[in-house]
Amino acid sequence: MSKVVFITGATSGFGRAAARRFAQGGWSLVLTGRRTERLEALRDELAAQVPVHIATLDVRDAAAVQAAVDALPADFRPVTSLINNAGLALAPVPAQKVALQDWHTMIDTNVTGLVNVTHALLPQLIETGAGASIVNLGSVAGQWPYPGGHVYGASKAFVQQFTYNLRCDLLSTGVRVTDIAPGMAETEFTLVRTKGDQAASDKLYRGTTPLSAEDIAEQIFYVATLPAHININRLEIMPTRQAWSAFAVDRD
Ligand code: NDP
Ligand code: 8X3
Repeated sequence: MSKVVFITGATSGFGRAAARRFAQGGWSLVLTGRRTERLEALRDELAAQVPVHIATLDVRDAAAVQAAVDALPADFRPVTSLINNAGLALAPVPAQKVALQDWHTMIDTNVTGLVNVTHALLPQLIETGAGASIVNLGSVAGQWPYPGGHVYGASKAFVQQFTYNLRCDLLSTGVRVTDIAPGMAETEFTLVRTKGDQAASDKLYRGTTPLSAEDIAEQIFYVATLPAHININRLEIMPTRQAWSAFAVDRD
């Protein structure tokens, strides 16, 4: 029987690239996101290769998440791997200048959304047992602070600790859990973070070599297809041309 991957945020960036990578590997795909037309386009692209089920889904809506999981066709259950990828950063400005709603949107998506989907799929993942996996998209921002990171980084720190705590509770189930923590990767991420400022997005990636969506998709696929007895707890990945910087000091 074909393995089934359930991907959140499959309409762009890492999620879309992961859909293509798992299709190459012969997995059945459950593709979700809010933009239906993009899901339909991806289904049309990949349906000749593998079975594809799409569901328009806002991960912030717990009832809608549960309904989408309950409505999975028989051929797409139990799910083998959950890729908790939907997420976003907003407001790359100092905390004291951020609109409260932007903080709520990040928490609702990156934290509440991620736990909504995890909770709904845990029974199926446990049913799958050995070889099942949850791959959570964290970030270097979850471990390393930087100006303008405020709630985004904090939400990704949640992702890391939730990953580790899930490992403890799922120990005897065979279900693996991984936090993949990428650094700078060129997707629509910065366009979203700047609320549509294409010039700012282009500027961030210009003159360097960021990670690509395909680079991260390859790591997601790698983690999910390791032998069943291997669990990668956390995988932090930066472009070679990115590193940490010195502490900032306030001076008179
Ligand atoms: P993109 O903006 O390209 O993709 C984000 C995806 O998340 C989209 O498919 C979007 O779909 C989906 N999404 C956002 N909000 C919701 C929601 N409420 N419900 C359902 N889906 C949602 O960004 P990336 O591919 O770069 O980001 C993917 C993940 O990787 C995120 O969690 C991000 O924080 C993380 N990450 C990104 C890095 C980067 O530098 N790019 C580095 C480290 C981590 P739609 O709008 O159709 O709903
Ligand atoms: C996104 C990567 O460096 O903007 O998670 O925090 S970074």
